[in-house]
Amino acid sequence: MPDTLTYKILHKHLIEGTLQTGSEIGIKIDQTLTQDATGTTAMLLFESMGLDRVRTELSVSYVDHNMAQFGPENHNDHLYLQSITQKVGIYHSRPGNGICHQVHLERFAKPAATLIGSDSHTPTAGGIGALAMGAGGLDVAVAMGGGPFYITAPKVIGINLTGKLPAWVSAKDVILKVLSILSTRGNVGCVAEYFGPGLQYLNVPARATITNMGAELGVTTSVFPSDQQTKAFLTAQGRADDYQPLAADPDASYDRVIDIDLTKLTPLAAAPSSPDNIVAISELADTNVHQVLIGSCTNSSYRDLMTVASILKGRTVHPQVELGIAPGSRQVINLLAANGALADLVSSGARILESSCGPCIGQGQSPGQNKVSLRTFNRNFKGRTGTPEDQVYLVSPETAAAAALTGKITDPRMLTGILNIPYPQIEDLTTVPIDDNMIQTPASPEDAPNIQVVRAPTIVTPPAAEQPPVELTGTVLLHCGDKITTDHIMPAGAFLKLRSNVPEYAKVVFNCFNEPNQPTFADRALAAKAENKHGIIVAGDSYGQGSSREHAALCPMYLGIKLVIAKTIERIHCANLINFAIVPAIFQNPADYDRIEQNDLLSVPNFRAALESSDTFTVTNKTKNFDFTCKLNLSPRDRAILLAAGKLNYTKSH
Ligand code: MIC
Ligand code: SF4
Repeated sequence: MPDTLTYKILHKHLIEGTLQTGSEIGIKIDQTLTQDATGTTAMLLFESMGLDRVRTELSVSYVDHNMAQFGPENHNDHLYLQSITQKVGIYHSRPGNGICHQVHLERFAKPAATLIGSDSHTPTAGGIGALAMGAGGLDVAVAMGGGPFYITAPKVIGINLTGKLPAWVSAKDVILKVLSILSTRGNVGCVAEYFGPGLQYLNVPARATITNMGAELGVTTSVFPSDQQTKAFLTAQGRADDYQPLAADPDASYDRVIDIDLTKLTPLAAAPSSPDNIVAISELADTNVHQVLIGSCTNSSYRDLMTVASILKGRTVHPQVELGIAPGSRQVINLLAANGALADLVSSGARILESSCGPCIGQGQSPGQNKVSLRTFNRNFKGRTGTPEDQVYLVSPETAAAAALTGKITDPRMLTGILNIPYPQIEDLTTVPIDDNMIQTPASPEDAPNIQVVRAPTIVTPPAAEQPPVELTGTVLLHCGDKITTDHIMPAGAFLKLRSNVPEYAKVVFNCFNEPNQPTFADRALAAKAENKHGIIVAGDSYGQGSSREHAALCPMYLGIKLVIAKTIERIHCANLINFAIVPAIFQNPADYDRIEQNDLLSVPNFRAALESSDTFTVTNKTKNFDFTCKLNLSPRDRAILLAAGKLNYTKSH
């Protein structure tokens, strides 16, 4: 049977199950990546599994998120990661070396390989033809130990690209177009696979921008074929040996095909405050802009920053605008420094930020209240910047640079007319100077026992999960709406440094819903727990969108949450809930959602029995005196994990 590219890679990595759309499969993972904000927990969990060495072909740890170092926590985490990785056989990219996805693309990602990462933008490596997926830290820890990774054999959405992008329109506009078609909801269990004659004009960094922000679709991953563009990129990185051609069979059939004529695309933006709130730049023209930020794992490649530097060269940033630029990797900064583009950026008034996630995860550069911020990033969830009243538009580097000069949202195609700026055609480099001196090689198995792991007191072993109760009696601690992201559940920004201390971090669960001078969500949860009541969360559609942070399950677990009932739950978050023994349930009749309120007392007499063998269970709302039904979309393995009190216990016993 003719295969899609996705299924070709899956076939080669299948360990358990049958490759039939919708059924659970276990696949072999070749590579893993972790970053510091999720990686510290992932490493602690790996240690709890009692293994002394990773069993993947390659595992890499990156430090790129927690870089601000207010207080000792971040540095303590860095030192722990540097030492534990050396001991257990993991390469370690030190702070300053760049953003995990950009560096992984440059130095490690390979066509046809499987990769999982404890970060939702791991699909960036799909730009090079890897099947790369985001996962919770515990799933990554299990894969590092050689265990399979479980997914639903996906539906494949084919995205047929024809034509060639016009001047001033770039990869970001392609993925924004895809988001306008598919939105951020309803794509769970799908892979977006790109094909068509338009591919030949998209280089690997452009493809990686598209697969990176594919995470916002909620798909399992996005993937491009491996072709002459891939070969050229790998050759420039001194990795020609990693190249292999890879494409879908010519007559492969897709579950759905979307046609996009690149020639017809125009500059787009994701308006506040969702990545799928897509508007044409021309419709936003003349909106005042106060901040422009360029970088993140979406748009910080050599090509992107060279484009920006060429636009800004010899000009000055508009007096009303603050411009910040965070190059994606040390390789990119070095290239810009060597060819003079860095000086052009500095001379224009750009503030050069270090090569890290920085403002993308609310580590600085919070905008003023209601001030428009244009960012080349991938997420504009409300408040993610650190300013609750933020107004973030996600745009291409071309559009960002245009606004930096004019102080208004400006269609970059106008730049030639109004400022006499020709479209910068950036040629791909055929070779780049390679310098991996900031990537620490792990100690040999012989030397590993001598490595001392540095463990500061701010690093606290994550609490253990408990078995689901036989009978559940619990309080609805929160009744929240649609599209609740993991940023709502577990804020990052100023609280990011608490990642390696669950009891402390748990204090800010659902912080955005806390009212001044009222008990917080955590206070209410702990009070219910003290009265022997279980905690329940009720939510609308797409609960747990966004990041892979397992703290969005781990911290609620610590607060006594046993059950989430939602209209739908996103893939990575759903797996994280199961991993920490919180039961993810779905309303059989979505209208029941409206009949429940915060503080209602719910009861499920045969809770544990349902987990053992039933696809549904009945909940009694004791406060409002009615019954409703919930569905359990669980595989046999999911059930076993829940009943074993979470994945760590399950894995230890297997
Ligand atoms: C994000 O973009 O939200 C993050 C920060 O990279 C997260 C990971 C985390 O919360 O540490 C992600 O996307 O998975
Ligand atoms: Fe870092 Fe932002 Fe990319 Fe997440 S989305 S990995 S915070 S740059």
